[in-house]
Amino acid sequence: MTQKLSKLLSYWLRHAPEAGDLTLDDAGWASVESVRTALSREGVNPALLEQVVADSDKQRFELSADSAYIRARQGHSIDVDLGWAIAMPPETLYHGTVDRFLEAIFADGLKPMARHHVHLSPDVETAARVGERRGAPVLLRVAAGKMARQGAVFRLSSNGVWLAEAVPPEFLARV
Ligand code: HQG
Repeated sequence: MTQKLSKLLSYWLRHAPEAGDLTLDDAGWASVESVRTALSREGVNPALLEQVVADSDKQRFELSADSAYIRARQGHSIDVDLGWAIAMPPETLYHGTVDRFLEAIFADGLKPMARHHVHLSPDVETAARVGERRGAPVLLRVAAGKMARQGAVFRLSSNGVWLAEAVPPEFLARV
């Protein structure tokens, strides 16, 4: 149940706030009250909201300090500025994908596709879980330190996902 609800919340908070009749501010926050109303409208018990936030395996959602606002920590397709700090990445980051994308990835590099950023993981286990969503995972090593030293900007979200604008192919290798 909470997994289904997590999908619905992700959809509203990352891609289509209007579908839940929600308004997001520039940093992606919606009022918890409006989300509760939207859940009720869908026939979902609004009390499940806190549970979904707490249960989310990847800490996908964030509540404001006063618990009055909620947002997705990343993964948006709509225009928001999440304000994650620029940070120096570790020397190596990982990206989990699947075989059928490899040719395009090694030709064009990693691109954000429908999202604002390329999402990178600090360890192979996390990257494998990301890749597994689409089939047998294939892991790529990203020379993040080298990229950063050449001027690429990396941001770190509060749930440990590294965000980059793109990763050119010369910084990629199969694990
Ligand atoms: C691939 C989930 C062809 C890329 C996860 C990926 C993550 C290319 C797919 C987060 C390409 C995009 C993000 C290129 C990249 N040509 N394919 N040039 N560049 N790709 O879902 O990284 O559950 O947008 O390899 O756990 O899979 O939503 O990105 O397979 O943290 O919270 O294009 O989403 O988190 O897919 O996943 P996505 P992702 P949540």
